[in-house]
Amino acid sequence: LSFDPRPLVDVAVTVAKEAAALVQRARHDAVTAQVDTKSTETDVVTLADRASEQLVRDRLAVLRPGEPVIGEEEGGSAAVEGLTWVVDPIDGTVNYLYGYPWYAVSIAAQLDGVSVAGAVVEPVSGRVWTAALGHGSFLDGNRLSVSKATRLDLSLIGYGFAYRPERRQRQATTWAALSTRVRDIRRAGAASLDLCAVAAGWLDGYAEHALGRWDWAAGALIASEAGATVHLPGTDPAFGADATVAATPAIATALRTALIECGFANV
Ligand code: LIP
Repeated sequence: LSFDPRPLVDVAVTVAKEAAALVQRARHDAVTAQVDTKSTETDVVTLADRASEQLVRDRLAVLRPGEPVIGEEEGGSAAVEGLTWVVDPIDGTVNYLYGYPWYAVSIAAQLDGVSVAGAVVEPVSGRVWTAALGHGSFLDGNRLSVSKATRLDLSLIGYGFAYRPERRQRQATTWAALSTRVRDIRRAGAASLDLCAVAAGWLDGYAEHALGRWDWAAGALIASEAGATVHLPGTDPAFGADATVAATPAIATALRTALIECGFANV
């Protein structure tokens, strides 16, 4: 990089903390009411998703005028040239709706579609996950590094499901096959945080299809800066067209082989 991306992390943290505070207030004010559905009846959007995205857009317009913003609720998902902000105003909306605390505000800065800075802020715990390209990743200021796992059969793997039933059925087939080859599998419900969990060694690996750019933009950088081997959607045809996979390096090849043998590429 021809510039230091760390000031972009500071912007992302500032704005994500403000959005996280709004998101948490909204739960107490009971304005979490579901306002709409997206791909299916179970894929929800709440008033808080929309208010959070509006806050992020307004604040970025002041702090970083003129820079485009891609957000989950207001659209745009393709990579944009130049510096672009990629925002998930609530990642883990279903968890949020239920008060299951694994949800977050995710903000990343991408240069020509590549993440250079990111922040993931958890409203419930207040945890702040950050990374800048080439400068490592941090949880509340403490440097992160991936787990020391070396055996896939003793690894804890994060996973996710799309909302559409047909695709979910195929993903569940892979899940069932994989479950006999690893220690256990977690489906915690927020992709950005699942990637952060790989960064912290809370998971040894993670795999999911069909994420939006906003789901992985910050978390994938946080995982890779902590030492994870990360495959972004479209980068490994053996995983299928739209898979995101992250793993501690010593198990990455074994996880890849197992996923392929379990039919992951065809889901
Ligand atoms: C959700 C995730 C979840 C994933 C869903 C969805 P949202 O994000 O992070 O883990 O499996 O497909 O994308 O919609 O709550 O921001």
